[in-house]
Amino acid sequence: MELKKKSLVFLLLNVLIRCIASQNVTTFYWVLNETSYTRLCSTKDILTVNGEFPGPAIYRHRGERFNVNVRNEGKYNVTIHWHGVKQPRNPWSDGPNYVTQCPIKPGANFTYEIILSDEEGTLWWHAHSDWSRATVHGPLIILPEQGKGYPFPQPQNEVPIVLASWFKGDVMEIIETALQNGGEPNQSDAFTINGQPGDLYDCSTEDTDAAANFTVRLRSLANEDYPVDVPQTVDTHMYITISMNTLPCVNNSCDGPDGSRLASSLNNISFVEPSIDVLQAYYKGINGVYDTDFPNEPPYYFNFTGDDLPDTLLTPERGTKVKVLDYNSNVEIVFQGTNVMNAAENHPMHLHGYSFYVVGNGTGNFDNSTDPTRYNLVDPPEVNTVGVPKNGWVAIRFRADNPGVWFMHCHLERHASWGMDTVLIVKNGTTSSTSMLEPPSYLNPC
Ligand SMILES: [Cu+2]
Repeated sequence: MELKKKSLVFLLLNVLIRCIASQNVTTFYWVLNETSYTRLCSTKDILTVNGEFPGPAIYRHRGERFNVNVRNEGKYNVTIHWHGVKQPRNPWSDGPNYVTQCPIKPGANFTYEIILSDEEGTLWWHAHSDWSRATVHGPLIILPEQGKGYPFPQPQNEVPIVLASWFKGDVMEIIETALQNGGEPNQSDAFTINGQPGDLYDCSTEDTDAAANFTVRLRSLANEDYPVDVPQTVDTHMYITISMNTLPCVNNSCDGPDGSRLASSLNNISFVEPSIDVLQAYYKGINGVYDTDFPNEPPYYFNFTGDDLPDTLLTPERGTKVKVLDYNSNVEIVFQGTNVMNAAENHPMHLHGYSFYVVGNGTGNFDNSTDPTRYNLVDPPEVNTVGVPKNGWVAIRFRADNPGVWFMHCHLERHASWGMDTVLIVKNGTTSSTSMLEPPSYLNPC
């Protein structure tokens, strides 16, 4: 009886503490629903946040916490990701479906707890389930700490500009059909600026070279207020090839080349979404959901960026393979673009839970004896996404100081859907303050 009383008091105390803690935290209430929009002379229902396309802008200050309660009144499963927010020790609210959470089903809801740390500037949030990101996204603007200024003259005015694509068809149907038939999904019909169609032109005219030439010239401020902390030594080296592939299809009846099914891979592993999320399986020690043998290097070495590579390189292995990293280890990843299928292009690789330093890049195949001597370990740019140059490579470094389960993938939606993804599991440190937070009280079932 006494014990029961004690545990009841403890429970009440716990609830009280949580209530007090949550009183200071702003909660946004978002309803996801299908709303009718007219663009390019045709009207259709699109999934929106509170009826808005693009979605609402969130303004916060550096270091704040906030909650977003997402109620799904749409017809598809959905999750939301806070792109570029590190979420220290808190993978539970990171968003990618089947990686850190089961999706929010129609009629269900989930409260994301967003923990800002040293992020400052304009990030964004977007859906992270199938292709709902096409219409469910918006800016996340992180102002300097209260009372502090920018590292540049205060602008007179600031206007968020959201660039996106408009599909005349239903985006979820487009990807579903493409994945079923194994072919290319329909291209978008227009680019949009703050939700309105801009110029109409073919996506293949995107000038990624100009973008790459611009971004390689970026540097960190590397001053007292904005210090850099680039790992000077490396504990774990990874060399990851990025390829377009094909998978065999029964009776060669798919829409890919020669009746195959289009696929893509990292180190020849085409990622397969598990049936429950990796985080839950990791936390609860559930076996059989993922394997920990994502390789540190590609299985075969060949002239990755050569023309007309042999067909034997076309077929990847399929699996839910993750890479496990020790807490606080220094990690270097060299992403190597390949020309398998003569399908080289610029892949924007995005890592959740971290920002990382881009210490080097180049064209052709990475040379591990000469290229590292030209790394910038003084003031490299710090980003959460990096474009791997077409038929080139890029080297990144970070300290694995954020324990959790973190998705790493190409940010081109169709490549991610085809398997150009993997997961980094960063182990807990030795203390509770260097370990993952406890899960929130409610987790959506798969
Ligand atoms: Cu890609």
